[in-house]
Amino acid sequence: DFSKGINGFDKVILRESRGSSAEVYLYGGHVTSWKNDHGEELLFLSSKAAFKPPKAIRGGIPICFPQFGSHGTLDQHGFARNRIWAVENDPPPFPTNTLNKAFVDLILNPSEEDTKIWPHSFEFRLRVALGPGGDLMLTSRIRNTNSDGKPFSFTFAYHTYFSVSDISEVRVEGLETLDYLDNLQNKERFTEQGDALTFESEVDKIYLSTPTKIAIIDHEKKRTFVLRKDGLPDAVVWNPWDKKAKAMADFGDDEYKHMLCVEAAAIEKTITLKPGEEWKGRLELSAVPSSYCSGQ
Ligand code: TA6
Repeated sequence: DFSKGINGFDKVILRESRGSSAEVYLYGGHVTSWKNDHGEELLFLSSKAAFKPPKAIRGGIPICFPQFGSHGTLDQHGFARNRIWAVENDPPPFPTNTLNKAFVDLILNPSEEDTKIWPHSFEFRLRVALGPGGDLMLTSRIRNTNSDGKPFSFTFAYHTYFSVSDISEVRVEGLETLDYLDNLQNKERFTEQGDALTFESEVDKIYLSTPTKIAIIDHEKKRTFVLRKDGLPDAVVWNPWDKKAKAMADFGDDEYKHMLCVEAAAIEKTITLKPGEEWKGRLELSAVPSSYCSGQ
């Protein structure tokens, strides 16, 4: 359904037959909520998130495009998360043909402003869908629609904030022994140790050539998030911890204890599209009882 969210921002609510739900704001094409069929919130959204352009919403699943990170002329993580997206085939004021579906198709086309800072034309289609078991699926299709024959290159991430009961009781499986660039050490390259990741201080690492499946285990809740990805070879793991948390106006001082970002991304190798070519990047999230998943 369509409704007015925080600060009157338009949002789409997706419902699935067994009761799971998701919410996506047209601002940023930004998923801000994903609930299981018990109504439990699975994504972290800061209580201090500012729903005010040009600030991106703090939490949920920010879309980082056409750039991950902060280098060159673009804002940190690009501009897709700071723009108002449109509902495909549903120009406002939202008619009803998207109601009661478990998916919505959003579309972002560059504005004049955007083309000034990133001189390319593209079509970015984002499908947000709830699967029958309550899985959350995001599919991005980005097409180069340049009429001047020019290719363009970009980097990308689904900057997912998972809600966890206690960061010191969380393990991540699937990234052990991989190489990573450490954002806290001038992006120098290191190799991860041999067992599951645990967390006791700030972490900001870009893992390279990662598997299609990563598990985030919340010990206290006996819940495992399974992150599956396609077209996204890298994975960023981020927790600001206490000092950085205090320095962020749109993030509560203690909130670092209840979140972990594990971000399906394409960073190390930029993606290049010739005019007419399309790139597809898929993310599928599920939340299962840990007894089922640990070690698999
Ligand atoms: O994904 C990790 C990261 O690049 C961190 O370096 C930190 O900056 C985080 O993203 C949040 O960035 P944001 O621009 O959303 O505040």
